[in-house]
Formats: sequence, structure tokens, C-alpha cells
Amino acid sequence: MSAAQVECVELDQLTCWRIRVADSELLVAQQGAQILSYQQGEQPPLIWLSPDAAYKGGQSVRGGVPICWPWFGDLRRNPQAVQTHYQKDEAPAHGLVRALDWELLGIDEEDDAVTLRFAYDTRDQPLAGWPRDAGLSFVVRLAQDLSMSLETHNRSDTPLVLSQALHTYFAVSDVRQVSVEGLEGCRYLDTLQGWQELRQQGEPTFDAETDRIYLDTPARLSIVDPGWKRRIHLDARGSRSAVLWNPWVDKAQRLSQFPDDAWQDMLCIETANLMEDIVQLQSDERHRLELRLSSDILRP
Ligand code: TA6
Repeated sequence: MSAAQVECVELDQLTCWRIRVADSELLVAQQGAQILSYQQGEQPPLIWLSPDAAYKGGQSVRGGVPICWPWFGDLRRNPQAVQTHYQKDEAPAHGLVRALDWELLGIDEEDDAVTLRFAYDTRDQPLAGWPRDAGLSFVVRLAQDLSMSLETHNRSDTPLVLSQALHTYFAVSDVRQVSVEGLEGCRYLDTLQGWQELRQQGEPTFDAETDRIYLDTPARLSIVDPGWKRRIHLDARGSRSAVLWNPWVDKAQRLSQFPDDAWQDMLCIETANLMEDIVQLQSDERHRLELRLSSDILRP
């Protein structure tokens, strides 16, 4: 008997899918192909969803895994080759697709896994100000762990250059207690210190607003959370850069859909292609950005 369950649920204005496999549960919105939450068994959630999340058309939900594409962050902070494709004056943060309706191509159920396949096709839904011919697919697989893959196909007859990120919000017991393994020694741009390039000394810990772009990142990063006695592992492919972000007290008060004290409960590690790691596709080339999330018990 299949242990997999698939249920379509309407959350306010958004059509979402609640998937259960064994003792794991995943919630995904069709808008933005946005993973909203993910929990394994009786553990606290791995992926954080804001208690103040709003499920409105045309607005990214706070939390989960927003898809930042075809640029990350402030377009003006991206390499010129990324900026050049966009022809309007006002560029939204984190690109153009995280709050648009994607197409659900299908849901494949196996005994011990469920796969959702989403697509965004600029031929069907042109992106205002970004007149490029590209096909996006986002495949999410819930099994023992959670895997996701964002593939870009450049169908233009000229090169396409983009930056992107899987902007994952992780749930933590208390961000002041956690550290991150894998970033020691990496170069990073500190966006809060004039974007100066620094080098990570020891494992990052958190005692203030943090907003950094790490470069030459390894395939595996891990969040060490002693409060919940667990490690969350991020295994990436097709990415050599990552963003580490916590808004801390002041910025938390300026964020939408974000309780003032929620900065303690979350940490973003964003699996990305940024700066020297941007994606450059010749005509008809493809790129995949992949991430697998797992966890294990933190032994004393
Ligand atoms: O990834 C970090 C960041 O760029 C922060 O600077 C902050 O702006 C965050 O993304 C959230 O952005 P959003 O547009 O979703 O509020």
C-alpha cells in the first residue's frame, strides 16, 4: 500500500499541494513553485514558514524556498552581463518568477516517494522587460529526504547570463546557538560592510544582522543546531556560491509577513549561482541547480 499521500489544498488565494511520504510532510504552492514547509517525522520543521505568512496572488510567501531567477537580490548589484537582459527601470528584488503562477506538469507517486514537476515557459508567459526565450523546470522529490532541481534551458539563439538562488529559510531552535559547517576559509562579500571581500574565520555564528555572499563554497554545508540536537545538511550540485542571511532585530521589524521576534527562529542559507559563479548558457544549453536536504541527530 502506497505510503504516499497527495492532497490539493487552497490556502487563501493560493493552490497548494500537501504531500506525505512515510512520516515526512511537504507543502508546496503552485505560485512560484514555492516549497512552503517541510517536516520529517516528529522533528521540528526543517524548513521555516513565517507565522505571519500571507497566501496572496502575486506576492511571495515569507519562508519556504522562494526561487530567485533570472537574478538574485538587487539587479544593480549583479554583473553587467546579468543586468543587460532586463529592459525596464524598476527591477523587483530576487527576479521575476517567485510570485508568478507556474504550470504543474505532473505528480508522480511511488510507494516511498512523490515527485512534483513544475515548469515556467517564457513562450507561454512572457516576462515583462525580459525578452528572452527560456524554459524553466523545477522538480521536487519527497522521499527519505527532500531533493529539488531548478533547470534553465536557453532557447534563445544568443547567450543567456543569469544569477539565481534557492532562497531556503531553515527553522532553528535559536539562531544565537547555531553554527554553520563548511564555510570556514571561504571568501565572502559582506553586503553590510560595503560589499567588501573578507575570508571566513572559523565557523559562522550569529550575534547580529548577517547578509553575506560566500564564494567557492563546497558541495555540503550543514547547520549545527544544539538546541534541537540536529544537523541539517545541504548537499548542492551546480552551485559554488551561497548566501547566509539573518535579519536580526532591526531588519526583522521592517520585513513583511515577519513577526518582530521571528529572527531567532530562522536562518537562510541560499544555494546559488552569484557573482563569479553566475550561469552563462550558450544557445540551447541547459544548467541545473540542485539541492538535497537531510538531517541527522547531533550527538554530544
Ligand atoms: O537573501 C538575503 C536577502 O537579499 C536579504 O537582503 C533580504 O532582503 C532577503 O533577501 C529577503 O528579501 P525579500 O525580498 O524576500 O524580503
